[in-house]
Amino acid sequence: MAAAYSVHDYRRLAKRRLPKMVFDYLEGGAEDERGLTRNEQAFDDWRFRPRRLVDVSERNLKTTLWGRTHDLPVYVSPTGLNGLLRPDGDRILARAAAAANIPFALSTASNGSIEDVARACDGETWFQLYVMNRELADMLVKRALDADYDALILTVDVPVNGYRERDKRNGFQVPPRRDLRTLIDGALHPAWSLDFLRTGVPKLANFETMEVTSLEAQAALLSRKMDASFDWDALERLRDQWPRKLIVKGLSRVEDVRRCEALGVDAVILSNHGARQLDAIEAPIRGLEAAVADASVPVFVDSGVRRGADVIKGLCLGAQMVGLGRALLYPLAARGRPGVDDCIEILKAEMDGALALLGVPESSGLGRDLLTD
Ligand code: FMN
Repeated sequence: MAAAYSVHDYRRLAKRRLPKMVFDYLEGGAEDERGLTRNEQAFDDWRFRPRRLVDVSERNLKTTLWGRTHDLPVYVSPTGLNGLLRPDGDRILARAAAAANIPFALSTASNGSIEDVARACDGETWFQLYVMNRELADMLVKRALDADYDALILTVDVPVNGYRERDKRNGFQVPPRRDLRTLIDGALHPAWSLDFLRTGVPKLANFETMEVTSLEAQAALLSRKMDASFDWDALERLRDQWPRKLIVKGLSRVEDVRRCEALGVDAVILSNHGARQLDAIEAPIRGLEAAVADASVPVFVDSGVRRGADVIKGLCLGAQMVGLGRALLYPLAARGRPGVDDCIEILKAEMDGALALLGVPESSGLGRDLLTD
């Protein structure tokens, strides 16, 4: 078994194991995919200026959010179709997150249902909401409430689907097309194909049991046909509907962060959806400092995190937590649960090493002075 020492190693292993069509779904961005490179580059553009001669023999990466302490300042970002990367992908990620004592976010487009995933893990769980239509959204919100999710994430950067050319070229769909190209792609990746044959096509589990509009909803979700009329008034209604923590994901602008705060939103996520929506979009890490200044709620950031040092840079710029998307999907696809556990350990070791090398024993002591651009 090939050794993996980094997220990048897991990416290579995932690429080897997954059919091209599935890897492209995981990896792909919108249009020319410049945003993908820009997201990673934006982390790279910040460089450290360490403090020296500090006692760093004991280090602490824990963070407390809403009265609960998490072992690391990261959470698992919501991602759809995890079951296509690895059978039972959602539960694997949720359990790995619980074991690492970090929050896990379940996507609306999950292959494990809201209820199953909640039952499967005893960690902090967040449910991510896509609004295809209001009636359906009400039902999902009620189910997440009944299943005791700690927070609801409303994703606001998908009024329409991003133009992902890889998926279009590949004719990507679920269930996959039964054509020669798909068959050859599957035959060239036998380990994945055997899993797929054994467990069958992963279902959009949240819609399996819904009688109303179930088929329509599944079709809408797969083609990401959202309710593009969802606006600030709708957010206000959602705030009234959801009594627990409400997080808004996909913001880029300081004014939008402030408006969320004014509406009683509990946290915001600066994100460009891993460059899967708009290609020519600013990397969220670049807007972080301005968003955090005077913020009255925790600000999280994602998009392009591939190293523990990226997480540390996010914290230096004021993020309370940093979201891991592809960084954990690669090990999920490559090795399942052992891969995810290992990759979390790798990222933890990288974060811990960065604290030591920066001369900062407590992650709460990270600050803007440690970075230069
Ligand atoms: N964000 C959502 O809010 N809901 C989703 O269902 C969702 N599905 C995703 C599926 C894939 C394969 C990927 C890569 C991302 C998805 N995202 C989704 C965006 C992630 O939550 C996160 O914002 C993004 O992955 C961060 O970028 P990075 O993976 O480059 O770090």
